[in-house]
Amino acid sequence: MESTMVLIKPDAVRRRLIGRIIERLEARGLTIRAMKMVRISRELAEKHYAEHASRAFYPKLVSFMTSGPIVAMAVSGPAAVTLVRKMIGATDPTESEPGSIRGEYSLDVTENLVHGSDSPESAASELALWFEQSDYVD
Ligand code: D4T
Repeated sequence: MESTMVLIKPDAVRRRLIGRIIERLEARGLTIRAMKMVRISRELAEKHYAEHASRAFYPKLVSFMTSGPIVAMAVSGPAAVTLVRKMIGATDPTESEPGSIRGEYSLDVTENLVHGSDSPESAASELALWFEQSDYVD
């Protein structure tokens, strides 16, 4: 069993898509192990996206991620990292497949509704940033 970090981003919360996104994850058979709704600090947004600190879009990304509440989740299941990334869809809106969350509900590269960890290693470090281990480990 693998765990991954999922964030329902501020645009999805504003657009009242929380329920639809969680419904898809659960319908697929994934388990929500921990969940909280939070308005995050600039510091946490910067740490979460630290790998992109040198990119031109980073300031806009950090402002967006701090623009409203986020729903943070630890999600587990077999190959959860890969499964969730496929369910979310590609970052580039012209590449996100119809049927994926982004492919159904987003046109924008920044306001793209959901984050999912891109590897088991990222999942472990992101989960440690957002949750206590006792929140999501039996
Ligand atoms: P996250 O990390 O949010 O799940 O998104 P992705 O894994 O799909 O995309 P990413 O790591 O390449 O980018 C992180 C984050 O930055 C935003 N972004 C990205 C942006 O605002 N402008 C851009 O040009 C790119 C490439 C979107 C997601």
